[in-house]
Amino acid sequence: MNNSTKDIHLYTASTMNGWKPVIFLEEAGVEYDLTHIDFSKKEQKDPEYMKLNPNGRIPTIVDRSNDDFAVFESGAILWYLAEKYGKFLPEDPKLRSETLQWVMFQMGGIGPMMGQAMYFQRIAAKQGEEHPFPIKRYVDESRRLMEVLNTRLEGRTYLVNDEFTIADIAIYPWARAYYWANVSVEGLSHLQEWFDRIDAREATQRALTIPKAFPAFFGKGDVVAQERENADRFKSDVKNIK
Ligand SMILES: N[C@@H](CCC(=O)N[C@@H](CS)C(=O)NCC(=O)O)C(=O)O
Repeated sequence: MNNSTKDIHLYTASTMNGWKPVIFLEEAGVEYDLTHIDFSKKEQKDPEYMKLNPNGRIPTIVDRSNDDFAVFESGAILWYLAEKYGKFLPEDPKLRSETLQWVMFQMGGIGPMMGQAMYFQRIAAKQGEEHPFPIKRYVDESRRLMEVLNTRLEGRTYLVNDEFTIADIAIYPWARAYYWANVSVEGLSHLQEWFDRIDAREATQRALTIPKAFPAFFGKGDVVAQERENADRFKSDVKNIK
């Protein structure tokens, strides 16, 4: 399934995790080949694809210049790309560790919590599965994580060393989609200023349209239609438990 000609072949879709490597590659000005994985066709579970990503999810990269080395898990992909291209990762060991800490904070905290807040409200509830208790748990925990970010960003332009790093790349698509998770960022002025700063980065904003834009995640465009489209991608989840 790898017919690429550039070093990096990216398999992804328009989701918060899916956009992370796109943001890196667009910000770094690296050319890459792209395959859009279609969830409605369950392409992420295709046995050929799962040879690259045993988790059957997106994103995945294959580095043709490194014996077709495959990398899955979006945090590990960002780390791989940062090391390969020498970008968005400080040289200093302490700053590298700080960057990794914030990437892990996203991978272990923001992603799972906001992901479930989104899933229960935007997918399960739309398929007739209404569960207020887990929704409250995930929304409250996500708000707490937004407060942690806000505290970190006080007096800083970016999360680590006032430079744009893979920590910002990992966290931005998730935190910026607070609307989709119904998580309030009210009163979190440092976080909002950081949003403004990254909202103004042309390459990052271009990345959020690749493979396609999904403005509803950010409270824009036809939210109702996109919510339906998003829920339909996971129609079989609900059928499976009935
Ligand atoms: N920890 C993984 C999570 C990957 C993940 O959950 N990807 C979602 C999209 S954001 C996916 O592929 N969903 C399709 C599915 O659940 O089958 C990573 O960060 O790469």
